[in-house]
Amino acid sequence: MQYQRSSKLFAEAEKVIPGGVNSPVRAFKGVGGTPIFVKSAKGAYLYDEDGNKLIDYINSWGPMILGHAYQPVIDAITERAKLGTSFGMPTELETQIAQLAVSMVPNIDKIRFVNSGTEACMSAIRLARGFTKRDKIIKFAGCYHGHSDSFLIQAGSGASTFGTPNSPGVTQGTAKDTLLANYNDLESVKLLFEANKNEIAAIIVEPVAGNMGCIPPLAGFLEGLRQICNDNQTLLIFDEVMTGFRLAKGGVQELYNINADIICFGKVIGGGLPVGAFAAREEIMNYLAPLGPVYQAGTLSGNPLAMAAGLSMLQSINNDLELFQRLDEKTAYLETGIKKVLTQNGIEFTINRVGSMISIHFDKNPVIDFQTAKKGDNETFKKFFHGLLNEGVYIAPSAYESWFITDALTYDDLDFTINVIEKVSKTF
Ligand code: HOZ
Repeated sequence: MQYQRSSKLFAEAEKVIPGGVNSPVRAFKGVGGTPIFVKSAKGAYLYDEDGNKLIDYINSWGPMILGHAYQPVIDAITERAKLGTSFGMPTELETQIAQLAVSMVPNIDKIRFVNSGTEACMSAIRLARGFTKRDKIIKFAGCYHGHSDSFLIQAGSGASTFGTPNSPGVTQGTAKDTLLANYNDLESVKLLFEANKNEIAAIIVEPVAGNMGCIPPLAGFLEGLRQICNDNQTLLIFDEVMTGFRLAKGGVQELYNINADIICFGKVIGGGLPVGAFAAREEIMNYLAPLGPVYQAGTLSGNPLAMAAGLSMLQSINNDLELFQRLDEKTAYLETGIKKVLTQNGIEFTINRVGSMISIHFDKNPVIDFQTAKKGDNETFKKFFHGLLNEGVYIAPSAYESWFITDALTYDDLDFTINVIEKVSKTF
């Protein structure tokens, strides 16, 4: 495939945008080469500026669970835009999407809408700190909760791709209140509680990790966190920015039957527009301004276009009783096919999958945390990425990202992808 126009557009972008991109992982630094510039997308496919068609396994990093340019969402945005695009005043739409979200997700009474997953997680820990009157939080190495200061400590996603899991610019004062534990390791959490008695406001966790590749929680891990939080009057925050409305209607709380205290959302909840949200039971949410003392605000929060897109997306998901089963079956089919061809070609690998989140790690040992995720062979990943791209299959340009499967994929698309992987893996 030719990518001349994309390369030219990237060179122009680099002159006026740092690194040519508005979010670092897109720059292809983790895999080399220059990023693909998208012209349009429909269903499971991207169409780039050079006229190439690509099967998309990123789907805007998660939101396009029903496919690109999904007609009900496009119609909702179009109709709503005719009525005005931003008021900074309440609209009925905000209540409608809040009612629907609260009815779909277990264990929440109220939800507040913001503009991104970063904002949701940032606001959630402020709320947790205000509610508990404690300062410290625990996060897990390799988990990524957006780019606000408290979280850029051993962070996954782009921070790991670029080898800067601890970002300059985060002050020591902020960093000292973020305690670091190991994913799937309850002992590391217990030690932090022993050393910081009555000081920990919250544990924040990706209940299925997606920013060091996909890493499922080991049996008992989430239950153990719940118990530790109960024992210490600490709040458990599930960052469901990736998993919310993707792994089940009610997200990981429903999938594993565990209640968190605060849930953060992004991606699917916005139907492809910039939306984040955080939710909890009433007692906690009433701590937010204007009812309570914890301040949080935003001119574009609850924006009518974003709410219309999100509402339409959640309605479609809520009304489709077989969606999550179909997604699981399609992703399992892909997993089985990939395992078969990589094994035949003598490649050492591990595949992790939960529902429609999946990732391939080029290491034969189990990948259960940040340490084991870092052992993957990045040179093989680079060959894999470019081999697939050359054949019209687009995966995340970093070994630290999950793939997000869309319902728009057909079994022909999956067979095509498996055949491409067979061909490409012969050349390693
Ligand atoms: N932080 C996102 C992946 N975990 C990347 C977002 C983007 O580059 O658009």
